[in-house]
Amino acid sequence: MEKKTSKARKQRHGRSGGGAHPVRLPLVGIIMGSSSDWETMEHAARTLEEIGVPYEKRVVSAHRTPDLLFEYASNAEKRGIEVIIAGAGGAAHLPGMTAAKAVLPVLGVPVESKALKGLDSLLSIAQMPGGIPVGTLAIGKAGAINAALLAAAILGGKYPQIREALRKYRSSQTARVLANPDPSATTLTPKTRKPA
Ligand code: RP5
Repeated sequence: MEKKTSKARKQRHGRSGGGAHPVRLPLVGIIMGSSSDWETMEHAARTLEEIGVPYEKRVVSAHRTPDLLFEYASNAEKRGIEVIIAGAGGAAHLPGMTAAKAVLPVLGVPVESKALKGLDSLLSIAQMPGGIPVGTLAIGKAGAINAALLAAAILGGKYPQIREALRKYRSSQTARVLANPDPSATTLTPKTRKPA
C-alpha cells in the first residue's frame, strides 16, 4: 500500500516534485448525468487533452445512480482528483450534490435541454444556496470548453507545466484571430456566399 502511494506520487510530480516532469495521473474528473451529455462534455475532455491535463471521464447520475455519485464524490480527493467538472441537463442536481460531498472545486456545465434550451440546467446549477459553491459555466459547448480552461487555471497554481500550457493555448488563440482579420474569408463557404 505504502509502495503504491509513493509510486503514485512519483508519477504525479516527477522526481523534482511538480515542475519539469509531465503529470500523468488524472487530476480532473469529468462526470456527467447521462451518456447523452457526452456530445457536450467531450469538448471539456478535448480541451484538457490539448493543454495536457490528465483526466478521467464517466457517467454518474444523481438520480439514476445516487449511491455511485456519493461514492465518486466522497473518494475523488483520496484518489488524487483535484478538480471535478460535472455536466448535467434539466433538473441538474449532479454538480450541486457532488459539491455537497466533496471539498474539491466543482465546475458545473449546464447541458442544453430539449424542453428549455438549458435554462433549466443553468439555473439548477448556478442557484446553489450559500455554503456549497458550484462554479457555473455557460450552457453547452462553450461552458464545457471553459470548464476545462478554468480547471487548468486552478491547477496551474500548483503545476507550472499546466500554467505554461494554458499560456500557450491563449497565445495561439490570439494568434489565430490576428491571422484571420477578414471575417468573410472564414465564415462563408462558396455555396453559402450570396452573389454580388
Ligand atoms: C440528466 O438528464 C442528464 O444530465 C441529461 O442531460 C438529461 C437527459 O438524460 P437522458 O434521458 O438523455 O439519459 O440526468
